[in-house]
Amino acid sequence: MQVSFLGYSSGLGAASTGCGDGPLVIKKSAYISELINCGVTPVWEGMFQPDETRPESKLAIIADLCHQLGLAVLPLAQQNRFFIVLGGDHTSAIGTWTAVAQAKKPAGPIGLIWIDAHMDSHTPSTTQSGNYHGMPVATLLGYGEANFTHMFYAEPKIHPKHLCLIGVRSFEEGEAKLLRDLNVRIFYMDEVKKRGLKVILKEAVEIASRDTAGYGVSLDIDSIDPKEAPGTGSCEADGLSGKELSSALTQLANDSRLVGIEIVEFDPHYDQHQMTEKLIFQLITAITLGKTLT
Ligand SMILES: [Mn+2]
Repeated sequence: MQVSFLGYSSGLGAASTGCGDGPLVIKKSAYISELINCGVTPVWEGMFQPDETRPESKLAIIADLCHQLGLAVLPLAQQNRFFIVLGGDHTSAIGTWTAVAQAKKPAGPIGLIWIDAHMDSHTPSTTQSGNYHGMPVATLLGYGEANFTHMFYAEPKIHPKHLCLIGVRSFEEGEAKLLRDLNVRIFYMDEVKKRGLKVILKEAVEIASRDTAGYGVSLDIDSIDPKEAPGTGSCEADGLSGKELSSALTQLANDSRLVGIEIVEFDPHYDQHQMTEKLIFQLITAITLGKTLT
């Protein structure tokens, strides 16, 4: 099976910019040949890198890069060709899901499952760090910088009732208030531990697929426990088990409503013994083939 891969090779939206090298490392990884042996052949549709020599603001450069990514995702989503976006910092989500929303607009709204240690729901008025990778969820809901929220078209790209977050364990009040006011379902880490990821992901799919024309998954590597996935810039202890996550994701493998997936914030500079790199390939195999590998 051929699968479209897109690299978002930028860490401009993060405090720690090394994740910009994430997709470059994945593209030349030794695990690519194992993936091909398992039956998945990556077809690279683009590797998007920012031009940091440009005189524009960081905001303008990121918005332009997201737009480029979006233009590449758009035809794939229109033709129902499953894709995998590899980051890069989580601002990629602005380009990816804006394009999917645009592609599916004639058929209906889209749903999104956001797996992350954080809420990524800040706006410029609530953020303390000013980092744009803390804002993509708010952006997709229609809040924040117009450079982001007006991409492709001015309206919000996701309705709060079609969105849910899984694995959250670190957040600030401003972003939590936004999601609370909008009634977004959040499966905090406590609930995941209590009920198990398999059951939670099933409920998440119900939320994201009910009355939608398809849904996506945006997976931040920092959702996983740093003991298993140290290769990311914003580690938070007590995360998801990589094995449980791979196993849970197998239930999405043959779901035709799943438009694509994004795996972001992999920073090879923090990785240890290629643990995180290998885990990313396990996650890809789980979601494309429905198989967990050891
Ligand atoms: Mn994130």
